Amino acid sequence: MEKQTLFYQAREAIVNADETKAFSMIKEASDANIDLLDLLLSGFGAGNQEIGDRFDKGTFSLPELMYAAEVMKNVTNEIMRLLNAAGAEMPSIEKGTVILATVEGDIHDIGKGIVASTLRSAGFDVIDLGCAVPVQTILDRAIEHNADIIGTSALLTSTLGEQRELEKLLAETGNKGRFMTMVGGAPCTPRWAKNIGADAYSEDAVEAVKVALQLMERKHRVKR
Ligand code: B1M
Repeated sequence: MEKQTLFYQAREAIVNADETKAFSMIKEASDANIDLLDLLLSGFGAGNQEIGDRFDKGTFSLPELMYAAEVMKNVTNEIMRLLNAAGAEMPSIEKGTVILATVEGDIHDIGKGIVASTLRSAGFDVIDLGCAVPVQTILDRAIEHNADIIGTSALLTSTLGEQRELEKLLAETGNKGRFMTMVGGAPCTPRWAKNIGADAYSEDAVEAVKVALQLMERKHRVKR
């Protein structure tokens, strides 16, 4: 099957919440040596974008959105499992411990899951706290694991403020310099990151690796 046809069918599999079809697309792409990350972002990702747009226009109900999102999540996990397995023997570039969480009030975790996978593939130890995590829990876990970086994801404009709350809590508890912070998620911008005093912003899961490596470099420079 042509790559573009396969990507189109992957998109349709998400829109139709057809998990069997979606998993057969992964197998087909894998057999044809098509880049699975490309399939995830350009194929399944296009379907994910489409369901969001339809939900936005009111032509997709919330249960439809939830079914489709569940398929997208399972597909993402499967592709990340395959990619991590393939990269398991690769030497790690740089190590650091990253605490990752979607902020309180927010259950969107597909993008954060991808960020967790790309960071792990690059050699970071990632402790993924899941979604809807209160800032105090994020800080407690960061202290417990002696983390280097705290990364938070927010997908709702109404939950974006939690990233600011984390910065406030870090400052109030004297932990501002101890952990580097990275923020991301669709409504998040570089300006927002600067505004709240976060150490870094990253646009997507690929950039997150680059940014995390830069933060580690910065951290080591400060230590010396
Ligand atoms: Co929701 N939702 N949703 N949703 N949902 C959005 C975000 C929305 C834009 C849809 C819309 O209206 N068009 C809208 C938010 C509007 C806003 O506030 N601006 C919305 C809404 C309103 C809601 C509900 C309130 C709906 C309702 O109940 N009425 C509700 C909220 C529930 C809650 O959280 N309390 C809700 C629920 C859901 C589902 C449960 C059905 C499902 C989530 C399932 C899940 O995640 N397990 C869902 C989904 C799937 C979406 C859309 C369609 C897709 C989100 C997604 O997975 N994107 C979304 C519309 C859209 O984006 N088109 C929408 C794909 C993912 C790979 O991208 O998450 O952006 P993204 O992650 C990227 C980057 O942002 C970045 O890297 C990732 C990979 O490259 N990134 C980071 C993310 N985190 C990062 C952290 C980093 C660095 C980079 O460092 C730490």
